[in-house]
Amino acid sequence: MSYETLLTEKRGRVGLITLNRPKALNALNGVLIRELAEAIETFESDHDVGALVLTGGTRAFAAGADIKEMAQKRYIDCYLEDFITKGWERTAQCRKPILAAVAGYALGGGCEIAMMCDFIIAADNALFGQPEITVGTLPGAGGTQRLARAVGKALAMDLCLTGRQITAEEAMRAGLVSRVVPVSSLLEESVEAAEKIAERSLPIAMMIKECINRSFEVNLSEGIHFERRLFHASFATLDQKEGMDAFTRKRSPYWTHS
Ligand code: DAK
Repeated sequence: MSYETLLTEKRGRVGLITLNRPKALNALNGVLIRELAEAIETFESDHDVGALVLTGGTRAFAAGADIKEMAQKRYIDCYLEDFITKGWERTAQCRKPILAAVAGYALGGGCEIAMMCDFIIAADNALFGQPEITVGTLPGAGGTQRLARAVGKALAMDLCLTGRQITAEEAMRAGLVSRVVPVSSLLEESVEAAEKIAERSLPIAMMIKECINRSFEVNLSEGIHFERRLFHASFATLDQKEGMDAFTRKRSPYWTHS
């Protein structure tokens, strides 16, 4: 597939999606969001892909939704067209593990798309923020919700109300990102992490992802119940039989993703 605003490639069992509007710091316009949804769809239906990596450039992961595209919209246009809604949640709906490899700016919608991924690996030059208040609006793709869940009320309020940016190190301390790596090795380390996931059992990885995501939607006892059901279900997979047999016989497992 060739895209106007993205580059895609497969590296082993990893599907790599690179946001590619460098002149606009990967500002997320309608075409990009539509193409991103298509690329995720393609990798999701590819049986040879076990995990996805979403990345940008070294200067910007994405500096937000395209301000120039939305500047002149009126309320009635936004409401009637359900403006920038379609496609925006596709990253969060990806059933396969997807991780964000973030270098440079991850602002506004850029930070929101990164937070829709399962985890974020940040380059040491990454900057995160929700600066919508500085352009007269507020986060619209989960910034007030996912950020508050990730870093807590105090920092979420601070970032959304002041519009300030935080560094990768601050993001790491706050729990927004799982690792910080040198910008020069961001892609390599992120693909390596994704490959580690992708080489194991896909249905089991999907179940783990589903369980953790469920914890954000339900109370603890419901979440534990859901986890228990999927834990039991894992015993219906061939991969569970293979994994435990391989352990017992002191050999490497051969996962069939079934
Ligand atoms: N939109 C459009 N163009 C952008 C852009 C953006 N968000 N960010 C940067 N650019 C463009 C600049 O206009 C410039 O283009 P030219 O002027 O060269 O044509 C080029 O990228 C380089 O940017 P700068 O010249 O500004 O570069 P600097 O290094 O000086 O500054 C910066 C970098 C990232 C600090 C600055 O560009 C900046 O402040 N950018 C805007 C950041 C921002 O405010 N982001 C939040 C946007 S609002 C929703 C979904 C999502 C959203 C809402 C609803 N729904 C599903 C309902 C999201 C909203 C937002 O993200």
